[in-house]
Amino acid sequence: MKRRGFIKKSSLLGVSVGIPSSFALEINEPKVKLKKFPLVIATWDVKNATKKAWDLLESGSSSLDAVEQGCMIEEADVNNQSVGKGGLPDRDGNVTLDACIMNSNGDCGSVVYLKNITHAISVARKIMEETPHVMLAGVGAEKFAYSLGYKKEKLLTDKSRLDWLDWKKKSEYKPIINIENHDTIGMLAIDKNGDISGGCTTSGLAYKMSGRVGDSPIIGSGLFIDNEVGGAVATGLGEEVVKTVGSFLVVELMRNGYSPQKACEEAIRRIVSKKNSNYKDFQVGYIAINKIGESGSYSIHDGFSMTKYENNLNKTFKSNFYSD
Ligand code: SD4
Repeated sequence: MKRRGFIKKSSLLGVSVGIPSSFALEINEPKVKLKKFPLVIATWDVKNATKKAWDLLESGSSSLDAVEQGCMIEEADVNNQSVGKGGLPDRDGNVTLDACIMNSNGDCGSVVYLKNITHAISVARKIMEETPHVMLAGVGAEKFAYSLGYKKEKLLTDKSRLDWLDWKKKSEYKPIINIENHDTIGMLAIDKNGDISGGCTTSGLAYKMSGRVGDSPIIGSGLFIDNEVGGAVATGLGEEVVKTVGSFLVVELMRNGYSPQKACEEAIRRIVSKKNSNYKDFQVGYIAINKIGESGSYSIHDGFSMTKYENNLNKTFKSNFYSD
């Protein structure tokens, strides 16, 4: 029996399957609560990206096309120094990109430590669609991109190179609390059919160790979609997200009846309540949507925001947070 049918049957029969009946009812009685689709949300103040996604969704495109092309806006923006072209390099001066994408069928593609190609999100999509694999890394991923016709590009801009040279003078590596408005982009969209997809793309932590990979290309950590339940995406210090498999956790909490907001809050609580957590020194933020179009966001510290485009309105909201 298909999962949806099973949930529906179980709720009708009042059978306990570990899913609170209130939630089962919500997803089975959409007329009561269904919001108007489409809908797109993204981490940080990225209105150009959500506008691109919204325009596609409005014209009937899939949520997958919307998140890919929405993320591409930030990848191409050289002023965004944490995504794609213009991203800050690792401590050796190399810009290396991580990205992943996930569709409503639960398929996913991911690219890790990609050099010389701006649109990591598109390479991730091609890995999902055109290879038998989920993840490609480094030289192999780059070779695959060239085989698709991508051209080698210089990702290190003068500004990012000068910032890196400046950093090298002190050369002190420590994670900084990330409160700027422009950052790793994670995007979640619901299309007119009610299908959910998500994408996430980043140049990772500035001045990271060479070879370091964060949460953003790790399915379940940086991003997770379950089309029956919802989706979540993370930003901030990836190591802390990976340790709690954060995005999967948020989606599973929603499966168990949490609202997107409460699920994000609980996932942050898991990080800060760890024994010896030094959460005062780093930032993590989550955004989430559920199947009926509710959304939420939460971070450890002040400064995080979420952009939402729905009902023809493109707005950035300040996120609630755990601690100063
Ligand atoms: C990483 N999570 O590589 C990414 C970076 C990020 O806000 O999201 N910064 O750890």
